[in-house]
Formats: sequence, C-alpha cells, structure tokens
Amino acid sequence: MAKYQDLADAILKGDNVKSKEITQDLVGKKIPAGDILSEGLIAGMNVVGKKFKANEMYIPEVLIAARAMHAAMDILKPLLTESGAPTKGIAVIGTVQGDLHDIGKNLVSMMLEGAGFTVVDIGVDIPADKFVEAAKNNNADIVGLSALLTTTMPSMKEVIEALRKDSVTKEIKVIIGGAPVTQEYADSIGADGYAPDASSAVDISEELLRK
Ligand code: B1M
Repeated sequence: MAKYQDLADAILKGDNVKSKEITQDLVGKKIPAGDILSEGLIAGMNVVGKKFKANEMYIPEVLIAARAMHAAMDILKPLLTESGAPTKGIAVIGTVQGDLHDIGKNLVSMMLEGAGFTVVDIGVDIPADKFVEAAKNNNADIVGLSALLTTTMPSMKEVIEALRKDSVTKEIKVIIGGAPVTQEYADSIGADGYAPDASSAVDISEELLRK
C-alpha cells in the first residue's frame, strides 16, 4: 500500500506532522495498528538505521526521525494495547546500563501490552540492581533486557547473574533482544529466551510462561 511508503518516508525525513497525519489516516481506514507499525514505522526506521551506518545520516537527523516515530506511536499505542482480558503475566522491561537506545524496547513493551501482558517499563541505562529491585517490587514473571550496543551486551549477563543470585528472583524468566544480540549469545549468558523482534518477544514470553 502506497501509504505505508509515505509513512516510512515521513519517518526518514523526520516529519512528525506528516507521520501523525498518515498514521491517523491509516487508522481511520481501519488498517490494523500492528501492520502500520511494521510496514510503515519500523520499515522507515530500518532505512534510518542503514543510512546512519553508511554515514548518510547523522545523530541529530536520527533523533528527529525517532521523534517522528514516537509521534506516530502515540496514536498507535492505545490501539495496540487495548485489551480487556486478564493479564497474561507481568513483564519488567528495560534497556541495560550504559545504553540509551529505547525505540526497540518501547516497541517490545507495546507489543507485550497489546498481547495482554502487564508491562512495567523501567527505562534506559538501568543497572543490574535496579532490575532486581523492579522485578521484586512488581512480582515479575518475566524480565526483558534490551541492548543495542556491543559494548553494553555484557550488562545483560550482569543482570542475569544478579537475578539468579537472589532467592526471590532466581526463577524469573529472562528474555533478551536488540540488534547485536543473538540466540548464541543468549545461550552463553543463561537467558531463557532471545527474540529478534518485538512480535517474537511476545511468542517467546507466552511460551516461557506456559512451561
Ligand atoms: Co545508536 N547505534 N548510538 N543511536 N543507533 C546503533 C545501535 C548502531 C548500530 C549504529 C551504527 O553505527 N551502525 C551503533 C552500535 C554499534 C555497535 O555497538 N556495534 C550505534 C552507536 C555506535 C551509537 C552511539 C555510541 C553513537 C555515538 O554517540 N557515537 C550512541 C550511544 C548512546 C548510548 O546508548 N550510550 C548512539 C546514540 C543513538 C541515538 C541517541 C542518536 C539514537 C537512539 C534514540 C533512541 O533510542 N531514543 C540512536 C539510534 C536511533 C540508532 C539506530 C540508527 C537505530 C536503532 C533503532 O531504534 N532501531 C541504530 C542503527 C541500527 O540499529 N541499524 C544505532 C529501530 C528499532 C525498532 O530496532 O532497536 O533493533 P531495534 O529493536 C528491534 C529488535 O532489535 C528487537 O525488537 C525491536 C523491534 O523489532 N528488540 C528486542 C530490541 N530490544 C529487544 C528486547 C527484547 C526482545 C527484542 O526482549 C526484552
């Protein structure tokens, strides 16, 4: 659908007025929010990622693109999360210490909420002890860790070790994700699950809680 491409282009240009307008228009046409997210917003952000990598876009432009994505996400969030069903489980989610990237983590939070989980998003740059504290305070069933930098991936291991050391949190399922993370890495640090994208994060969380 041409409108998806227009939306992806609006993200790429960082046009938050257009990104909101097109999203609202697609919602009005009863296009499922999940499709708008994956075919328009994530598609646009993926191009931003490639251009950033190729030095064709710089940090301020990337931030402006992220702002346009957030503006559209404000419209989609209530649609993705509306559900009258009882909670499937409580997920505490955050980006690990040293890492400020939150777009992917926010998408995972939204998709989990949309699928019926109660999500406690504790933000970015979160040290291991804060994950343990939040898991305890919220009686978490799942802890979700996001990292976008190869340099912050070791913080995931620290969080898992801290959770396993504490008698209250040692059984909590841990899922991890983020662009540089792999299944192999997840296995090597003792995570219970790895998700390459936001919708797989839902599938894996559901599967872990069924076990
Ligand atoms: Co940064 N950045 N960044 N950045 N940034 C990357 C990650 C990078 C790959 C770009 C590049 O060089 N090619 C590179 C990392 C290189 C590496 O470590 N190997 C990089 C760098 C180097 C940096 C800085 C160090 C740059 C600098 O200052 N010199 C700096 C670090 C700051 C810090 O964190 N301490 C930095 C800063 C920034 C901005 C602030 C400008 C901005 C972040 C804005 C924000 O998040 N609010 C930014 C952005 C936007 C990017 C890119 C362009 C896009 C990331 C993104 O949002 N992608 C990124 C390039 C890229 O990824 N190709 C890049 C879209 C998002 C939907 O995808 O986050 O992968 P993603 O999430 C996916 C999956 O990974 C998965 O599901 C999501 C949805 O499908 N997923 C999970 C994510 N978390 C999950 C958790 C789960 C399960 C699945 O379970 C819990």
